[in-house]
Amino acid sequence: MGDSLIQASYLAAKETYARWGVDTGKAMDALKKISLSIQCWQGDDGSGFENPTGPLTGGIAATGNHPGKARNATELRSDYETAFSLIPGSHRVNLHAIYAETGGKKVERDELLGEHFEGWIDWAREKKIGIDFNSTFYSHPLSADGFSLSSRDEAKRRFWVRHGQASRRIGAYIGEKLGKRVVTNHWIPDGYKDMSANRLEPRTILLRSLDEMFSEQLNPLLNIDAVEGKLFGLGSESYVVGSHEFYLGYAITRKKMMCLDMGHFHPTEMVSDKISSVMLYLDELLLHVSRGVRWDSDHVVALDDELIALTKELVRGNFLGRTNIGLDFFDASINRVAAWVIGVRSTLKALLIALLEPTDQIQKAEASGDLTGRLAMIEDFKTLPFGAVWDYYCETMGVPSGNSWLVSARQYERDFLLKRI
Ligand code: RNT
Ligand code: ZN
Repeated sequence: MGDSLIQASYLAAKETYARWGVDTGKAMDALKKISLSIQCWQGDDGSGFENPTGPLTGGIAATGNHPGKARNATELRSDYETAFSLIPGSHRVNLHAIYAETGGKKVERDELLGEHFEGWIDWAREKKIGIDFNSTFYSHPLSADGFSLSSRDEAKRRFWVRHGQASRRIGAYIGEKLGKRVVTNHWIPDGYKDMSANRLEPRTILLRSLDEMFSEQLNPLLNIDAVEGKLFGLGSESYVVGSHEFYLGYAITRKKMMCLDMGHFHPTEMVSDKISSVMLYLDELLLHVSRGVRWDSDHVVALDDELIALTKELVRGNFLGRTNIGLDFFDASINRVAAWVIGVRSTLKALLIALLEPTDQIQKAEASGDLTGRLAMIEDFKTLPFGAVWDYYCETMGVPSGNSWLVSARQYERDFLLKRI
């Protein structure tokens, strides 16, 4: 608690919020309990360890060639540790199946086992953090034609069903080893670049494949599954098999978790508005907090209007306890560790802003028909001094406040990242 300016600013902010009936201490306590799932693929541009120099396929792309990308699990974990040291709170690691450590042996994706993630599990146990998991249906010869679970080729389809089954078991294995539930998310790249002549058949196949994939009952306290839809991808501009409607129907009828990615809708369509509908029908939600710029570009998350609208929705609707918040961005054009730190800190700031909102009063105004008061309060609350609370929070959590984390990120870059050639 070294910085007296931070102290003084915090005390003034605390008083300001108290006048609105908001307890800053309570807000910080609530923030402390939120554990974000931090995506491993920001650290290495989504390459994974299976074929690290191969192209990223499946309609997603990391652009940029900033030096220092992690080349193996040891480097990726070291980068994670640096990022974690600059982020307040205790967060989770989000892995993809292609981040298995197979000791140089080729293991096909349908043969992956929990033991191939032992390195991650040991590390997570030591750091006391949780892990989440993802099946990987892209960057593979058997989905090079743009189809995996919805393939009309039965051998390929079966391969991918087995991969999904293997991924779920890995999730449960990790969950058991760590004593912390794993959320295993499934996203497939399937679709067509150009006009499709049969939009129904691939969806019918996907439905069957998913049912096969999920037929094995796993302990929901160890592994729970989510499905992620999408509007379009690079090379699947005209038709995506796993669309939002497809998966919403699937999640509701099969009781799966729905994953909403902020980059997966029309640019004017907001995920923040979808949450309250989805929550009426599903127990839990998975979010992929991302930032699309003109397309599903997966830019580093920034503290923008939509991010704040999203976190406010979670707080206003009392959905935090039923929401799993994952991040999904990968920028290869800047320091990758700094990208993590910026994106995660922005997400936490947005959560803090939401937790500090005098929501009761706005909701009361709305319920009583005082729409003038509602708008006035929404606008006035935007300039409440949340930054002073954020800095104080960072200090009490033992991580740099303000912009001072950047010094450490740059030092790490000089000492380690730039030496990776
Ligand atoms: C792709 C999806 C998916 C991936 C990750 C790597 O559009 O958003 O979540 O980004 O699985
Ligand atoms: Zn996503």
